[in-house]
Amino acid sequence: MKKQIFISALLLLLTGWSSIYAEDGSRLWLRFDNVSKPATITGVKGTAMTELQTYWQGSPVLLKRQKGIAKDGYTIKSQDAKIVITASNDAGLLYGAYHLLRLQETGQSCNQLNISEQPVYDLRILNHWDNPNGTVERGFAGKSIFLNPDPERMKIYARANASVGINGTVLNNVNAKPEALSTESLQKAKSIADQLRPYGIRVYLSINFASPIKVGGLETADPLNAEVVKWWKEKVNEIYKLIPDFGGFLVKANSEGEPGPQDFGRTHADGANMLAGVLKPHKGIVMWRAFVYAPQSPDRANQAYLEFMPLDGQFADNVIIQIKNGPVDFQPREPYSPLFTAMQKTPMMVEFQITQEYLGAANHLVYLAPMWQEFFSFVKPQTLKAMAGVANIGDNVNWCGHHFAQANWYAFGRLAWNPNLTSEEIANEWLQQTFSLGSAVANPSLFTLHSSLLNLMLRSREACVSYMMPLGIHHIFAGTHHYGPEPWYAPRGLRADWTPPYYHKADSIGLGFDRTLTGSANVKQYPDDLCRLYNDINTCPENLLAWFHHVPWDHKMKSGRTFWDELCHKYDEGVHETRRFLAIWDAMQPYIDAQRFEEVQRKLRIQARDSEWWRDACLLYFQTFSKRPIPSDVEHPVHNLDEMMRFRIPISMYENPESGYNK
Ligand code: GCV
Repeated sequence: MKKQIFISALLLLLTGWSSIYAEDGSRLWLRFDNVSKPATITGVKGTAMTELQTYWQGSPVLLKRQKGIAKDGYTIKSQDAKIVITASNDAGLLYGAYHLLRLQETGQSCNQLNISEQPVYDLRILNHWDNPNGTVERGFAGKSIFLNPDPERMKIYARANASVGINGTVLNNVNAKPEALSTESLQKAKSIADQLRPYGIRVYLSINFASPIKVGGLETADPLNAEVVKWWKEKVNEIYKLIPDFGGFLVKANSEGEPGPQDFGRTHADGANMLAGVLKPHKGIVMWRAFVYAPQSPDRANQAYLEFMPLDGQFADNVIIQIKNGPVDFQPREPYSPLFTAMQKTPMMVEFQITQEYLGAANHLVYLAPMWQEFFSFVKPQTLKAMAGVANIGDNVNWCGHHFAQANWYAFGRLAWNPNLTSEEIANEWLQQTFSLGSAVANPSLFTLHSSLLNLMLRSREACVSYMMPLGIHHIFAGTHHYGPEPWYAPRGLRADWTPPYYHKADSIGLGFDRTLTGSANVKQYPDDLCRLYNDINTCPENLLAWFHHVPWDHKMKSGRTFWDELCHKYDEGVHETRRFLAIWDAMQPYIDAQRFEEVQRKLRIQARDSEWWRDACLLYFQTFSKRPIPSDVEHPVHNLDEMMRFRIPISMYENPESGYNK
């Protein structure tokens, strides 16, 4: 009997049923309960002190300012009976306070502390693709949180960001509407900035390069025109009057139809430097995106390099070139963008996509830290100035549409602080805090379950690559929504680089894009050793094979299988992984609160069904070119190609996560 009571008590503790909060994910990983008797917190007053007074359950803390510690860095030291957090600025103290709370929530000892931390990047920035009408481009978690900013939600947003070290946020879509700079919008930005400032977060805006025409009524937006420069100066002055610590501008120019300096015969450098000049007296910066590609380009992957390399060294010192991690567009797997190793004289920052535009939206559980770490295995963190992440945040109760998508927001922040953290460390921290498993890991049976959940997260990205586009295949998504497979999508008249056949090039010989020296020569944009490695079909890593080669169907793979057979196995393996994920989650049922358990379970079922959809659609379609049988030891498609080609997924299935595939 006693044992039963103990187990029930443990379960209550673990599942948070005793908590006064609904388990709807709205508290993110910040699940600390208010303390009934605040610990003694002395020293520097501010947000750090308030957070500790509200949530810290341990011994007295002294918050101390001290010069000489790196900006935003901190030390945490046990001294006699108290803990001393030291930093050179308020943000550092706040990050130190959150570090302490993280130790508390993950059940770690807070005795004998001797911690010293400093961020690798000064700028750790979220990019919201939010529109003035409240829609979010590629957002799968409802409307913009900035449409009618609710102060309570803003506070959770600010705390969540600060708890992982995020210190900047771009409030609006890079496809920027000119009205982003209207006086009304700026007033709104000011109000948001005021709410975020106590948490060390600065706001930035995306701008439309044609604003002088569209907002200012000028005849041109030529960056070398004196009237245009004057207009920007006045606009920037207006912004800084409202937001004295405004961060600066993010610019998408001459890309996908957005206006830019090339419309006036000027270069990216001319455009970026003009804006940098007007921001400079205010200490503002320009983040200028390198996401450019032209319809006539024979290889889109070559384009950014071709446009930006000739400008290397020509940018002002408060310009940072913001480059997507891969050369095409946030695919489940891409090689790194060669600009990162080629540009030597220009500050660069990486743009990751936290929102899962190409990774199953808010329906698929895909933990992205391993993908971002893969990038850092090629690009040395110290060669970059900053890190940006396209946010996956909306006004859904659980913020991100999928409870596990919160882990990607969390991981982005942690990696922007320290790109050398492992995916496992980060997932472990997040799981323990989010599902209150802090003390559970000490319990052997729960420890096993926790480990399998952790393992699920770590395998999830590779699983997604397998069931969507293994072996280097890429961009075979449905035309507009990018949710499901449509490798055949090629409406007459649509620009070729917006259709999957441009990328997969399937024919009777094989599959994949020839980017070798005799193909588009994209390999040449990489350093010599990588160029050689990628250029040779026998040395090219198999997970990028069809990225760099048009691979013959009978090409011998390391496994001894032909490329076609390997492709079939990979797709099938992806499907089996999603089923295993479901089984792992099902075993967690006794230990997870009912609401979150059921919501995640429903999504995992969608993911398992979608993975079959991907496998069947892709294998049946590619089979029309390979003319080879699907191997007997691979589960055969449960659908047929006609069915797959006719299938249209209702928008509600991926855009509004509240209405799942099963409903
Ligand atoms: C914001 C891709 C996306 C677009 C996005 C663009 C970009 O093309 O599909 O929605 O636009 O990238 O990053 O600018």
